[in-house]
Amino acid sequence: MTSEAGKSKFQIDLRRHLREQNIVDNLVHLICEIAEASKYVINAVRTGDLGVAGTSNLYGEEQLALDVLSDRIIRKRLIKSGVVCNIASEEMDEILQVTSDTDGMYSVAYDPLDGSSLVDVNLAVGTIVSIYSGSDLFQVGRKQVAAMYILYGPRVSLVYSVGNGVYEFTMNHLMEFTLTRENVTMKPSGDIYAPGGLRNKYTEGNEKFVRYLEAKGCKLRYSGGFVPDINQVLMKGKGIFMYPALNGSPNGKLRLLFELNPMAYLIENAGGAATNGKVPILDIKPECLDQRAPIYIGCADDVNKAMEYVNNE
Ligand code: FDP
Repeated sequence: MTSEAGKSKFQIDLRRHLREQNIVDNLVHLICEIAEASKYVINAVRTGDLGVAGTSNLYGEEQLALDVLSDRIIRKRLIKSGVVCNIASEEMDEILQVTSDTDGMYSVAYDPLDGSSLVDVNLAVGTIVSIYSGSDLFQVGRKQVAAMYILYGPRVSLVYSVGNGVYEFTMNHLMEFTLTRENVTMKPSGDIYAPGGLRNKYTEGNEKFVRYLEAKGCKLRYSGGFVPDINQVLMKGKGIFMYPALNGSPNGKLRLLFELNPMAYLIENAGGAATNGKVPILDIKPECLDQRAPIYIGCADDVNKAMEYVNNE
């Protein structure tokens, strides 16, 4: 199998690929169920009303905002999967217990439609998913047994890892996910930077780090959507995304359970790094569902450089 899209004679679909990776049946089933759910999410994103909650459709029924609808689509699928015991969603205030039976079961934290404010200007958005074995969702991110995202862009792609390489699948004309890249790998350093947050709220160390990147000739490539911005860094294998501590927001904006842990798991599995400026994201013990942290994520050398700057301000 070549790693270049479109060059293989036979398409390998997601389920077949997962089976060939010797992943346990329940996890294969879970990943495939999430992939199925994403087909309904992309359908809603492409054809649904644009996020205006409280308005009604042709039949006088209330329309749901796309993030709420996406949440329901995924949650329903997880509940019906038969292999999930606990669910946490960025859209829910509390953990939902599906069953107290934890044997061979998984717990899932997900952000159903990250970047939903970008849908009405037709920019790319995505679903982010973090999977743990058993019922505990407050484990360090390093304990994830799988992480994945689905990117809804001009094409729909699904990127996952179970700790054994990072793989990309792309949705074909039959809405099947077929393998397009295997063993995605990050270079040690890169020339792309995606800086989140208002720059006039950056601390001195962060401002100096950005100036260092600019002096190095890095290109600014920031869409404002976490999934496409991370996907760019990961698939190009180079660059850094940051959403740092800001003056007035010492923990930045992005959430550990729903956004940072799954992305850190994928980037680390591709040979990159992710830190909050002091410790690896994957070593932070979560204390609450909506815990936030600053993040520097991407090529290992660039992430280390960021740490030097923010720790010497
Ligand atoms: P959004 O608020 O549009 O849903 O976590 C959500 C997120 O987007 C990320 O996708 C994105 O990286 C970040 O917030 C951008 O936030 P700001 O534009 O508020 O800086």
